[in-house]
Amino acid sequence: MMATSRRGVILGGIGLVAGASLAGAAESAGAIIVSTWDFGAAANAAALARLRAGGSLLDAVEAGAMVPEADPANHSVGLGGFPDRDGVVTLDAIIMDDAGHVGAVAALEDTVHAVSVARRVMERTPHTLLVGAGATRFAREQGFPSRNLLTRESEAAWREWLKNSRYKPVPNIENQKMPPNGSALDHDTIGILARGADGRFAGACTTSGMAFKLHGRVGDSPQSGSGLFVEAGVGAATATGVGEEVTRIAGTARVVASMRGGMSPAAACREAVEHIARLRGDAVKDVQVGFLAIGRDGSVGAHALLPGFTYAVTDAAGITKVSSAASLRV
Ligand code: SD4
Repeated sequence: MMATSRRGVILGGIGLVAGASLAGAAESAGAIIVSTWDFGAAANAAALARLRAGGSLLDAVEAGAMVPEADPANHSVGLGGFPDRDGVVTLDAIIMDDAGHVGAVAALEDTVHAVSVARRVMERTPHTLLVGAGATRFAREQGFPSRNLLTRESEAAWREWLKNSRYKPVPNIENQKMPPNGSALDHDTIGILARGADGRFAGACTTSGMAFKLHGRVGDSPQSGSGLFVEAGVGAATATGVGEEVTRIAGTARVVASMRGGMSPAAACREAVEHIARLRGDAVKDVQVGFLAIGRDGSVGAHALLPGFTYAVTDAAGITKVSSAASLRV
């Protein structure tokens, strides 16, 4: 059964960024930026501002992803992210354009802007993914300051969790301000996609992953074709939710492949969700996975396993709309 209700909240025109040049504004005409969850709205605004200031699509998605990374009140991304079960905050991030450039980090520690480290991997190394101690050392070498990401609030939530040490993903936790007391939080991520007026694409995805995960666990977010995939002339897709279910099917590669075959973004996202449900049956009964995609023509679609997945769409005029994705289950 499908729930197709849309929340359709217009957050209002973000308007022209003060000081943005007319040239910058013209470059962003026709651009569209989308991102996961309610907090995507603020990220989209930062991304559009960067485009209007003359930045590239990569600059835009990086600027957008940096917003929740720096927000200690967002317990899913960057600073203030919930730690793993050892009390260590570890971050996964990826950035990608449609010309084959991609960089990612996984299990990065002590660094607020994982997406920017991912970009350095892309631009300054011959590699696509650095992990763990190697990623953290690379961040230091690149001049990213060392910062303890565990805030007092996140540490308190972890200590509360330790009392039961029960891991049970809570669907749609991304849109909650604070965790239900003592419950195990699972995931929070921002995936952000941009389509330029010229029809080119870029995307980024950054997360602290599942809260209270095993140390060393890597989710879908930093893996090309799982948390993010971008292809010239076809479109871009990102994923959120329980990463294992996305990685299992190379979820965003699948969504983009479906769009390459002619499906709309909405149909492609739905097909991937249906595939997970078919494949996993009862194992994903209470599990949330959501896909969000932009097509070649700028059309946007999303689909989730469970209700509650929201996404933000910002057009070139700066109008942002937050919608609820359709879901397989009601
Ligand atoms: C993960 N997919 O690490 C990420 C978490 C997430 O919304 O998307 N949260 O599994």
